[in-house]
Amino acid sequence: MSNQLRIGIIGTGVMGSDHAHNLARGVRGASLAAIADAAVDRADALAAELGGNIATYSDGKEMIASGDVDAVIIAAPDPFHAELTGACLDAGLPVLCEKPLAPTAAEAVDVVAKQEALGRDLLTVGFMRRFDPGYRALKARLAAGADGALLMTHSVHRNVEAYPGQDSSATITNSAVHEIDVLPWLSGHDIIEVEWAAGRASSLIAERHDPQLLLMRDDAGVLHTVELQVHARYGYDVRCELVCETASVELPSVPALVEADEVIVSKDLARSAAYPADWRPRFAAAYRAELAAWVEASLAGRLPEGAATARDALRTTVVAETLVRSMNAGGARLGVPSLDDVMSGKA
Ligand code: ISE
Repeated sequence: MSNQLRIGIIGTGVMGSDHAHNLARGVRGASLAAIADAAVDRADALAAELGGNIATYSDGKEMIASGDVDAVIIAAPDPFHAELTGACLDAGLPVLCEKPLAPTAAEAVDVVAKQEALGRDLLTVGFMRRFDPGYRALKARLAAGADGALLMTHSVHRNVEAYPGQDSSATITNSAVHEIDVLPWLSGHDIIEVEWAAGRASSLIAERHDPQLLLMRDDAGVLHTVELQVHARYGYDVRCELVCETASVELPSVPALVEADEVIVSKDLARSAAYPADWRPRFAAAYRAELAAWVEASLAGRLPEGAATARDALRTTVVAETLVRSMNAGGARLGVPSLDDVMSGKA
């Protein structure tokens, strides 16, 4: 591989175009060489908007096989992730697959098996919160140990508006997967037991139960609560509190900090706070850092340090799937199968 990585992006939705714009703004060692989307007019429009020499394809697999690209970002809809990732592995190309690796464990297992049979690591999964300065500061603080043991965590994850046409399980497999990934990454402990709960549902969204409450216990006994509200209307709001023996440690709770030119005004007995409309401004620094780390690592023939690997992503999908089973069983408390059992087909 040369010292310039020619990147192809599959999917021109919210994340595909966000990655494309980030590449077009400049990432050291990388150029955007191709864009694929089944709606090729959208790929053409994005390529024209960004300018330069960008090939377009209506078929992601054709782009993977074209020889035009050295590495691929997959930002197609979730059900296509596993198949397209498998095609990149078959072609020997480094791949950054947007989360989740797959909505179901069965699909994810096949990709992990393929990755492990290859003998070299090519797959990174885009759980970008691992690159967020706030979550990194939480992890560093926890590792320093000055606050005593971690006892509980409380997370909140709210979106302004639900994606249309998805059901309650997508709240878990598409949204909660971020917490399911990042909480074990923070604590260093696997989630071994889960329970789903819900109370009164919003009348503003018919197709899924909103909000939902997820309870997860890890192998150190730490209990994690995660509240998901995907149709919260007021703003994109992500919170995380670590309850330790001698301190509570939180992400900055006011996301106005995400835009450098925003301020919070306390005046006339009131306090203003601006919320982002979605995750792109909130996690802009994380997406840029993730992309830069992935490009640098791919050029060096390795995986980016600290990013989610194939096994990490499989574990997340297995926990998410167990939560969906709990939901379908009316909130049963369920053990999470081990990865070995999942990989060997025993679970
Ligand atoms: C979306 O797909 C994302 O990945 C966002 O980061 C997350 O906050 C949102 O809930 C998902 O729907």
